[in-house]
Amino acid sequence: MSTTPVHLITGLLGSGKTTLLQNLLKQKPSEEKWGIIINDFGPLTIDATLVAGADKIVEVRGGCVCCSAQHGLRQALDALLKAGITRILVEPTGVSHPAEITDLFLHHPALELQAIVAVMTPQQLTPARWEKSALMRDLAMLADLVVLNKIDLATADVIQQAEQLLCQQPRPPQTILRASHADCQLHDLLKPHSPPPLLIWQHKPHQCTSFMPHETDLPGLIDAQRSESDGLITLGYRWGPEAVFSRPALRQVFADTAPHRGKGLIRTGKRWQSLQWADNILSLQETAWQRDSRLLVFFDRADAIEPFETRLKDSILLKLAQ
Ligand SMILES: Nc1nc2c(ncn2[C@@H]2O[C@H](COP(=O)(O)OP(=O)(O)OP(=O)(O)O)[C@@H](O)[C@H]2O)c(=O)[nH]1
Ligand SMILES: [Mg+2]
Repeated sequence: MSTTPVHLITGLLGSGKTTLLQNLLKQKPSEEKWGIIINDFGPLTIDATLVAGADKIVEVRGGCVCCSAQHGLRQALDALLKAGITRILVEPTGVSHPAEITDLFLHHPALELQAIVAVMTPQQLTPARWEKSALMRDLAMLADLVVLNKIDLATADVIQQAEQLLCQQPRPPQTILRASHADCQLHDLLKPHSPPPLLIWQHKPHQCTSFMPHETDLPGLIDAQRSESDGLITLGYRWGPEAVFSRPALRQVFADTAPHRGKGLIRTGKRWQSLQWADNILSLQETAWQRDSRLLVFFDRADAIEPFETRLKDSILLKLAQ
């Protein structure tokens, strides 16, 4: 029986997983049919709208593919295999634990797991965060290939320190690739995964709580939902098209309150923008028309939510829908 190669692109929140997918899709050989599985954490579709060029994209929502959305992942894999896809790329959420997903791929008779990729940044790979984050250590231990991304934002010392941390662990990655804007070559990923002889996971796989309604008085909201997992609080907001955001005010909101991570698709004036907040940088890029504005924000402290929402309120105008 022939098998379909599957690539697992792991990494912490905001490290550049979707950027890597976008770059790989530009290199897709014309004779191949690629299927992408994106597991955006939260009730909103964001990453899947940013990925172009795949033959099929399946979005798995309702939690992490490593726990509550495992069934959704199995269904997505089956749908892609039925559709005659010849290569599958999977982006789990930045809070997913990799071991559970790896087991699913290794035991699936129709799949051949390729080199597991962990996209990490030198800014994330500091000794303090390494010590604190069991998820970071597990991602590094399972990865065959670490894409050390965002080196454009790091000094030579910070990059070297990150590489040392990766090499000192019990199972160093076979390859570490320095990258800027995840500018990797497809052939770097075309190797089978080599399972470690024995892995002792330091991390108890989490169970992300399901999203619950979130009380807030932000204007124009369709809904707001909240979930908590591994010390991170995630808020997903959705507004109708009458909500219009001021770009300068939004920049101020994020600069002043600096949440852990944020991403969204929002209406500003007549245009729609893709919003990204990572590494204390806010970027807004024009994007296609959307049905509604969406924002997914991760906080590491509950008391950071109220100041964020208070400022966010001032960035929203309500206009007649156009
Ligand atoms: N300066 C710089 N920015 C980058 C680089 N790679 C990605 N980014 C930006 O970082 C932000 C997050 O990138 P994504 O690719 O969405 O990260 P992700 O890992 O998919 O994020 P989640 O899915 O939310 O975990 C975006 O604004 C990217 O444009 C890089 O090498 N350098
Ligand atoms: Mg992503």
